[in-house]
Amino acid sequence: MTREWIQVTQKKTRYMVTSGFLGAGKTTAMLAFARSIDARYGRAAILANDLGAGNIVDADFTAESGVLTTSIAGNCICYQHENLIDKLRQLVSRGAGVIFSDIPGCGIGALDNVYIQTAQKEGGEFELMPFTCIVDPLRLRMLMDEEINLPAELRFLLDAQMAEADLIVLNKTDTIDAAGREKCLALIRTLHPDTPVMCMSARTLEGVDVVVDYLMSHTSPAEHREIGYGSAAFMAAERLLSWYNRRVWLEQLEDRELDFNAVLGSLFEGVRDGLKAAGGNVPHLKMFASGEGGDYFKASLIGVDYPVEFDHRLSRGYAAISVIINARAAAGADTMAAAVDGALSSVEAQYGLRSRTFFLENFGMMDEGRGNGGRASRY
Ligand SMILES: Nc1nc2c(ncn2[C@@H]2O[C@H](COP(=O)(O)OP(=O)(O)OP(=O)(O)O)[C@@H](O)[C@H]2O)c(=O)[nH]1
Ligand SMILES: [Mg+2]
Repeated sequence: MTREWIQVTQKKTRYMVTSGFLGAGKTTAMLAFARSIDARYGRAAILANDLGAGNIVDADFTAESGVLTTSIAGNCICYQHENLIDKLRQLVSRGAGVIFSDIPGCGIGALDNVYIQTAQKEGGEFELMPFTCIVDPLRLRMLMDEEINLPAELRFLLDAQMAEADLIVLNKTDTIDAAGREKCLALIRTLHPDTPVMCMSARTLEGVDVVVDYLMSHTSPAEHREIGYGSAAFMAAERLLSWYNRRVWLEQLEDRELDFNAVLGSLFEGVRDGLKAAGGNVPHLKMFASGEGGDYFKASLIGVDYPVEFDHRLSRGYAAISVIINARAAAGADTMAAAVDGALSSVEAQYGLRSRTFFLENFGMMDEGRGNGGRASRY
């Protein structure tokens, strides 16, 4: 299929929700999908969504990518239909023909709250692509009864995310061998025998074009599925998660240029140590820092037992830098905050830094009164 084909036959904007577990690779996958579409079909865009009010790593990271992007902060797109549609239309007016968005938090509920509502209320303005769940092989081990140091309650979310999807994409295939891939596929097919499954690596891009061709040639039936949204099991999982977003300015006291890749690496290790000592875990801890002229740092930790993944390193030293720290933790909000505070103090002492915090929010997923329904991010 070519760009011409799209121009001739595509009348509606195609829109897709990308779901999946914390750290499964939703943002990386959306970037890979968008680039594949930009290269082979037409203009794609990403709408990054998060529960926090601001200072979201994924929003800054996607904005840095060169792909057309915008964001909705403050709450899940499930609870702000009009705002979502406004944002989609804004992207269309900027040239987008295909739009991807993710859902934050527990990662379920968008089939009813986004797809079915959009189909019912928007008069067919958008063509809904297959509702796609991104799955990390590492997390699937939870459903193989292997111990991966996350609370058992979170298994419900992983399975419900797959149950809600029209398409399941086993991501990170670069991290497993052929036998591991077959084991994962066999499990997914046993649990969800009627759902198509595809494989790819959003990092190496293996399989991405094939998934994109599927997404561009199929649509979602947008029909309700019973997945236990709002059930006791859902609440039990949600209760265990907390969110932490902070923007901090790190300044070397003698104005000496530092390798902030090393500084932020130490910060990750300090948080890991603090959480381990407190018996908590963090399904996704991410940090982003912008340097000059497009230079940036981005890294992720998808659990205290794994190495830090440095997705992008700064190319030079700086005497000061502004860092965004986001954590989606399987720990109490206070425990998570204490781990970051402790790690920051250690890093300040180790590198001769002073830190100033310009933004901080920290809440349990079940905490009342934390959001404004996304109103502030409407335009
Ligand atoms: N090896 C490998 N790593 C990947 C792949 N896709 C994503 N990652 C890495 O996994 C980590 C998490 O990826 P994200 O795309 O941020 O995951 P996410 O699902 O958007 O995370 P949240 O939005 O926090 O839930 C990052 O370090 C990515 O670089 C992949 O295909 N292979
Ligand atoms: Mg993301």
